[in-house]
Amino acid sequence: MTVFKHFIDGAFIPSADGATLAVYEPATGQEYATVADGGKADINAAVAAAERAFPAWSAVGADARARHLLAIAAGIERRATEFAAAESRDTGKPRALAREMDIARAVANCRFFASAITQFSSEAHTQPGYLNYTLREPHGVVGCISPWNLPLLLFTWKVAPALAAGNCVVAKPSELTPATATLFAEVCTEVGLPAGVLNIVHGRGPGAGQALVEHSQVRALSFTGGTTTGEHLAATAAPMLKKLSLELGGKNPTIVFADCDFERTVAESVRAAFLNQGQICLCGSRVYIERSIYDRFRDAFVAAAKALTVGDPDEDETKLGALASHAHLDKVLAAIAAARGEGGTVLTGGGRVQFAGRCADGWFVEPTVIEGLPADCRTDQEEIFGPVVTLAPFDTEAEVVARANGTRYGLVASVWTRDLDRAHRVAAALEAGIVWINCWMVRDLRTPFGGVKDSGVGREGGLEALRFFTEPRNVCIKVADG
Ligand code: TXE
Repeated sequence: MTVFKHFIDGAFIPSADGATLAVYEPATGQEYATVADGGKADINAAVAAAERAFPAWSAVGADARARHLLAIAAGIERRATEFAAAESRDTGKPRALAREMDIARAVANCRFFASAITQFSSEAHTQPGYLNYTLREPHGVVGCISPWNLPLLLFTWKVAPALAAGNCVVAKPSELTPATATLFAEVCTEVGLPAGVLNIVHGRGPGAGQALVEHSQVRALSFTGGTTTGEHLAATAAPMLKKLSLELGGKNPTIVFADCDFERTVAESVRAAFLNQGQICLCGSRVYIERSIYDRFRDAFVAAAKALTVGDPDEDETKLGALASHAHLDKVLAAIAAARGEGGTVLTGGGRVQFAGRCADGWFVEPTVIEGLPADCRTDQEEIFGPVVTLAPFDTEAEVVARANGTRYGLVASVWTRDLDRAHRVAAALEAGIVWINCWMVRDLRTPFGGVKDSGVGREGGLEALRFFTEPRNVCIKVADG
């Protein structure tokens, strides 16, 4: 059986106390590996290694760090098939999706920040008799905590800018999906990343995760995960005055006006609802449709959802794979039951999918479309994070904006209309960190990424990430008259 170990000071090692956890393949429901279950001693060792590596890594210069990241990107690309298979096995997502989205983006993240750091600059300000300039220096040791839905994509989205900026990293991937972070560590070894620059401690949130957050030498923490975990993390880190970036949950609206490009909007709003089994914080899980096209749009949406093939992630035709864990399967099924209890009508889906053969015990849920819920329903308030979407009609622009904004979350929104004035107006009125007009999940890595309200604190992406992972220090010089 495969064993995933910590990567500390350049070596693959078990937990100090020997603890391990089982790792399951969601498509089969079977244990296929074990992972080291880290704790305080492992975090302490990883932080100590990072501290030792920091002086040399921060001094080596942006060009050299960029070259390391480019070599890592090439190393992942060389082993892309292996990475995609590992990501698919660990998460339950279709292998083709893992290859096209997760692994391709992980490569792009490393390349992007390799390039971005060479373009990163700071400000200078002059006033009569004085010159101010700003130094942008790495923090030292930083922590990166990532979730299970897009394991390598989100791991590299944090680790690449942190390393590019000259920090040394202790990363804690999700205990559910340790595989690709471990392969990433192998690539780091292959390309000669100095020992201690990147350390990976596996294990549970309350164990390894909590120890990382509490460690006094970890000056900044970048976290992506659930809002409740984010709140807990902030409560621990705030009294220690750590710098925090939190990318949390979403309950994102898709707003469809009658003048939209009908076919494209149906196709893209279905994709937005169900990509990665609905387990992306950017998924559009509440679709509001202008009443004049409601019936036609609903029927087309349901037909497209029914046409999505749920199946073995290894098969090429599979569009939806399994959910990430048994606990998550139970959570999603309970949310569907709750929606029924609130008066919702399930138009398609609504249950677990059972297969014969290899995937007989897999954690599959049908793409589920629900309508007829009251405006103040819990189903439209709480993140389900599965293949479950609600449809509702609206009459006016003001009404739909109010409904779209009526949750604690504010991550993203998508708006479908050909009316340019309305597109700008609605985009400005929506409480969301990102608004997509006539598209969804188009990611230019230079743009600021993050949410408002309970969807998070801070921004990632582009120079925002490099700013987060550096400390600005101002130097003021008296320039004497000649
Ligand atoms: O994630 P957690 P969970 C949402 C989604 C999901 C819900 C719960 O709605 O159903 O969150 O998911 C680590 N100190 N999202 O509970 O716990 C944990 O080990 C330090 C949205 O599985 O947030 C993992 O590495 N770390 C989301 C990481 O936090 C801790 C992606 C994320 O896990 C910790 C995933 C602690 N005390 C879930 N407790 C998104 N925004 O994309 C846990 N962790």
